[in-house]
Amino acid sequence: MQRYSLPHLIRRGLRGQRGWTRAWRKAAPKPSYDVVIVGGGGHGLATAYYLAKLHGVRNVAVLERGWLGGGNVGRNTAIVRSNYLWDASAHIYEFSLQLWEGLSRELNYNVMFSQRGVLNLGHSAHDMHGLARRVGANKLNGIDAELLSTEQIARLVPILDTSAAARYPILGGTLQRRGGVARHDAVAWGYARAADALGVDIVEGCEVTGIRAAAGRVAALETTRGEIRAGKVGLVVAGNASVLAAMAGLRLPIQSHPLQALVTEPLKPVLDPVVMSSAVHVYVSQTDRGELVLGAGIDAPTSYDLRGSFRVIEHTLAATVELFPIFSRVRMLRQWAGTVDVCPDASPIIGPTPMEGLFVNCGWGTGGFKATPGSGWVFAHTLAHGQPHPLNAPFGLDRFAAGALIDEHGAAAVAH
Ligand code: FAD
Ligand code: PYC
Repeated sequence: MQRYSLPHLIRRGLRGQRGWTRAWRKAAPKPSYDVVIVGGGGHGLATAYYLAKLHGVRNVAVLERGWLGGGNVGRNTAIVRSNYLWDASAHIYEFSLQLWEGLSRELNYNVMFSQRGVLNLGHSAHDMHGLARRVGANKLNGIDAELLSTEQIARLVPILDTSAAARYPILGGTLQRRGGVARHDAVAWGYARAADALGVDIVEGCEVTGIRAAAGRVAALETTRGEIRAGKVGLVVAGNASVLAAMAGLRLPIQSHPLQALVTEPLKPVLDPVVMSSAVHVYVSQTDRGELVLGAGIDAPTSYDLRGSFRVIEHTLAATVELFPIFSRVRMLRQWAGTVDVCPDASPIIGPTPMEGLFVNCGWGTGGFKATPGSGWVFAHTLAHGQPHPLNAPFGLDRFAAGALIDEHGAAAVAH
């Protein structure tokens, strides 16, 4: 990887942006690869990077139908935390959080991981019971978690309406101090650059339109840039997982929904931690540029629409003002949606499929950004060995037949 000295960078900066090398090559697809990853989002790129780096599998392509980072990795609200309830989830998300803590150094790329804390609010005795249970479970798994009183929350975030007069009064909450936010695009770009440097072909503008099998195992992909043969294929296409799986004759237990986010005009710094309330259905963080990033629950109808409904926008803004009356006159700048792939238990599917050589990594729903490094790590292991890593073994497709569901609706923190 190229490294530049400071004087060199200053000289280049003053000269303008001539002579910069591309962060990753514009690769054309080869006729055949050992492994093809479908989907150039965060999870697909991280998988390719760890395949090449940790397993020496370098004859790898990442096929992306649009532009790199144009999917959910570039559309999400960038919240990173590991405070999930069940052991299997706690282990994989905590592993991922530990990777986040060293990711900028690992990739030699600043992913701007900012551990400003994630605060989850409780508004009823039922909420508080669930939050206390989760704090206990997190501590047993070595995850930092604190149960806060209303007074502690008022000191931490003075602009929250912590009065008893609020429609849904804040009765307490949980804080994960090691949680926070990262720069989502930088995560895609950093993994892409590092994977490319290890020889991975990143092929943009290449849509997979069919999956061909021979003698029961995956043989090739039909794409808009011709047929590509593959020893193994990993489908990592988030909201489009069921569409791709159907090409192999598989029906996944996944529903795709729009999930919206909104951004305001920039303000002076007023909000330090990320604040989430799954009862009032909103979460808010402030970016380094000062904008507030807001989000809500999913749009209930299944759809691939990238706008979402106005009803959810209205609800999100009403909930924001209810929690933070000080924001009532802030102007909104923009809004968008991404397509999220939701499993019945709000947990992902990472593992083999009934078609030999075909693997899926999907179902991260509203919460996969935080899992990007860990998901890539374990999926690379799964592809390289043909067997799940211990961390993703509980997340196989077989759990839906065995009834071994991992219900994380509470920890998902976004209503589905
Ligand atoms: P993507 O970036 O969507 O990658 C999948 C790629 O597959 C896409 O680029 C797509 O173009 C490509 N593709 C699809 N079909 C094909 C095809 N046929 N051929 C080739 N390529 C194809 N998670 C969190 O942890 N924290 C959050 O704060 C958070 N907030 C969110 C807010 C919003 C508004 C949304 C929409 C999601 C949020 N998420 C969050 C969820 C998170 O974004 C996703 O779970 C995660 O990004 C999905 O993995 P990915 O990055 O690989 O997906
Ligand atoms: O998983 O923390 C999360 C999250 C926040 C917003 C969307 N997903």
